[in-house]
Amino acid sequence: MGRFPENFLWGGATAANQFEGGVNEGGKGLSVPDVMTGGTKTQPRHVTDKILPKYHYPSHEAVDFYHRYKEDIALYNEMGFRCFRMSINWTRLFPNGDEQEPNQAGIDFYRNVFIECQKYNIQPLVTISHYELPFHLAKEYGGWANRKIMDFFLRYCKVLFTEFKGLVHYWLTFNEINILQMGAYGNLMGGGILPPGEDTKVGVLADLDTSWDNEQRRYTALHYQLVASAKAVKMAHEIDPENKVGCMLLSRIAYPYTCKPDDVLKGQQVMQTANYYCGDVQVRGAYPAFAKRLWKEKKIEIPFAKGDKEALKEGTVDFFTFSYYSSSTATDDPNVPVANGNMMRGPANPYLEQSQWGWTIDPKGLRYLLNEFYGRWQIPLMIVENGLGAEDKVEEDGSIHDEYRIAYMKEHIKQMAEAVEDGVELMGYTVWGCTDLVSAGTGEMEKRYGLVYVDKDNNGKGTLERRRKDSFYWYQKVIKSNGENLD
Ligand code: BGP
Repeated sequence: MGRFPENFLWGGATAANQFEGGVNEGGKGLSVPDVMTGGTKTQPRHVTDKILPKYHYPSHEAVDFYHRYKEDIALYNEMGFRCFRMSINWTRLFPNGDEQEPNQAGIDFYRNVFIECQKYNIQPLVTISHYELPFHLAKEYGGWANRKIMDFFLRYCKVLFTEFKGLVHYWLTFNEINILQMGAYGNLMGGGILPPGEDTKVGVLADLDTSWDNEQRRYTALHYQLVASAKAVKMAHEIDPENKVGCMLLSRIAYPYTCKPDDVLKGQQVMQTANYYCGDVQVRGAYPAFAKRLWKEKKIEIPFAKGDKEALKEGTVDFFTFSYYSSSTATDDPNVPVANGNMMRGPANPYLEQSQWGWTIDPKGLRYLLNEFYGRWQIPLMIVENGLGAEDKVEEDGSIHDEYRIAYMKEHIKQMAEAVEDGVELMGYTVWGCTDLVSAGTGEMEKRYGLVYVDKDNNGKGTLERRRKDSFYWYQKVIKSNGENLD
């Protein structure tokens, strides 16, 4: 046997609001990301309370998967994908989110996408909620901080599990559910909790505005999502026992900056809060022991309603998935320089290099995390996001030599193989943004993750034409050899 299991799910990952576009088509309603403007590495995004003509809203067209899904899926087939992670735009099915009946055009669109995947024997891995709460639910109900959203969400889930029965077997409930434990982006993307103003600056890299943040509200919203997720898992199994449902976390490493016991304890606390708080609820069906102290210190009351604890117990997941891009460190020393990372910042690690966006690059961290997670939960794991956001240059002959992306992926895949050798049960790997798409953090196009290039720039200009990068041909070989040939 080779390094990876025979049925290993190699593939790529996307999210509707960053990929699909078609904002005004097929009866779609507005989602929270549809009111988020474009930004860059240095220019923060804004969130507005309606569409303002002076701004560019990158999700509106994104890279037009809505019209080009056949071409995109054919390219995935050419690379040999066995799995395609995508998300459903809730507002295609329920434009406002609180309707009784779904919008047929939305169902038809996704059915066609799944039929296209089936044609090539590509398993769709479907995220039900990837930073895409209907804007109406955010504005009129206060987003996930309102318990009523749970019912709307479950109505939406029921449509998905019923309509796509037999076409989809792998589901993820919430993308990076633990983002709700973090400030501005947690509110917006995770919880659909909007700032009070008409035009508010947000950004992970600069000018992060957390003045409107309320931690109690975020933890309340997170509790509702955890309960909703558990109920969705149960429902998915009841509607089709073939369904496998996973959770999805933004993984966090916090290496102790020094071996000073204070740093070690701090690192442990960050790992507990960031990974195990949600992970334990979704895998083990109950909040972990340390949660009580966390709530006490943060002065947070979790609004348990009758039946919540039972629901959490009954809706544990079948597999655990996560995103992994970089690692950070933990220290009490305020003088340690800070590095950026996925939706967060943390003390930099002097042993690691950083990407153009200042995210540390740490392939061995992936092996470390896989061992941590498997050791704790002992259920199958899957890496559903990993990759390098970088600027790409198109040569005169149209080729794109992205050897930096190949190097990044190669080192991470090597560490996955080590983890499998360590005994970790790893189901698959989907590289993030397999086709260039809009960045979630900065709202720009030129932070590219794709193995397929899309001709579009930060101002929304371009032909949307797709081109194969060098990494496309490299990944094709990797998949063909089931991870044996990484050269
Ligand atoms: C994760 C999100 C993705 C994706 C990725 C990369 O947090 O789940 O949607 O965008 O991060 O981040 P960015 O787009 O900011 O580079």
